[in-house]
Amino acid sequence: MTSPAIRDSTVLVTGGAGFIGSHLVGALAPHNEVRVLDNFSTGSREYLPPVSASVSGPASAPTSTSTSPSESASESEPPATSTGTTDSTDSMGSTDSTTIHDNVTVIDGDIGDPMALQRAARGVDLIFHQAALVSVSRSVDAPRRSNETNLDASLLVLEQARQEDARVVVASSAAVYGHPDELPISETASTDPNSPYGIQKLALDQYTRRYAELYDLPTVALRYFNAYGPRQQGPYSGVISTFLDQARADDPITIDGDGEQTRDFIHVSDIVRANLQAATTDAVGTAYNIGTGERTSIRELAELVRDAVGSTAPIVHREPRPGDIRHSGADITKARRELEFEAQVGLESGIRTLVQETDRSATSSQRAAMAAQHEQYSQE
Ligand code: UD2
Repeated sequence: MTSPAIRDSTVLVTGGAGFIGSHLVGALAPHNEVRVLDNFSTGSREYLPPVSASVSGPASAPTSTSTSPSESASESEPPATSTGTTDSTDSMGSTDSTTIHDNVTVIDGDIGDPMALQRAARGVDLIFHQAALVSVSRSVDAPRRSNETNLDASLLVLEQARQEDARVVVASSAAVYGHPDELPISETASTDPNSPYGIQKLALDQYTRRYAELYDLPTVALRYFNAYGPRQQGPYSGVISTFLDQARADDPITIDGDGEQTRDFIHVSDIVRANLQAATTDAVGTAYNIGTGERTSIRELAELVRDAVGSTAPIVHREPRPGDIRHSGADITKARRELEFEAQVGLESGIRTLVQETDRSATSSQRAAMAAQHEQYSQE
């Protein structure tokens, strides 16, 4: 399946400097005017497309319009180095955004800041809402704080889309299902989230669908299963990135519980494709599972990662994680039929390329991999 081309559009990506958002920006930038609204709590300017020769200049300090509380240091990336030039006036008449690429304007701000959001969304045709506080455990520790971003501020994004009459594609999550009562999980399965994060995503997912009906806005919610790929890092980054770091360091690979629990791992490039499909489909006002339809046990995963790295790290078992979901796997029938989306990257090859692409110690190799990826996206 080839993704439909989105061209000559003005597009806002919230969380556009983060793991999934930045890959989406890379896919959109060659043919569209892209706005990135990100508070850089976990994202990085290094993830954004490189400056082309005509606009590149000396590095400048990022400017901030964020007024909301910043994330805890433990969840933050190291301070980002801006590779762009600060505009004195940009296309939005603002003085505090930064052009990083000919077609990409970064607004350093929070989705919960109505002024920043308004400025970022002015005149857009399409919004990909990727910004979120993704840590399930943090949502358990601080439900109100995570609700502020994942629901309250997300509702501002939907309202802004309504204001601009823009299509909106929202990042929902398999977390809406909680402990599933069927496998594979179809979109009609019962939704009974077992964390504040899941509750917030479910409410957002419902709002997203209802906005189509109530306000005649083309909206789509994408329920991501377990995402992985380059640029997924940090303390809440997911089991594949954790196992990869452990295997590389020849540290013990830590399985929670017996390792027989299963997940549906989907590569970020497939998630990008799903978003692009959602941006053009006529089948709006609904939610789609975005997974591969394949389940892999955590034990199997540990071995796959260890083999791909060529590591001799031991595999050890810890106490099971409280509340851990035993099995999760997407029924992909609806996405295949209505969204015309099917994942293309198998887990084994996804992990193999991830190992090749990510040399986290060297920024230059990160950049080279990114450049190759942008090249690949722009050819699609
Ligand atoms: C994922 C998403 C979460 C939500 C949820 C929906 C990530 C990071 N989290 O949670 O946002 O959408 O799915 O159901 O994608 N594990 C180990 N050892 C480790 C780390 C993890 O064994 O060092 C296990 C863990 O106990 C779990 C599995 O790996 O059984 C996956 O854990 P995860 O944190 O990557 O993702 P999950 O499924 O809890």
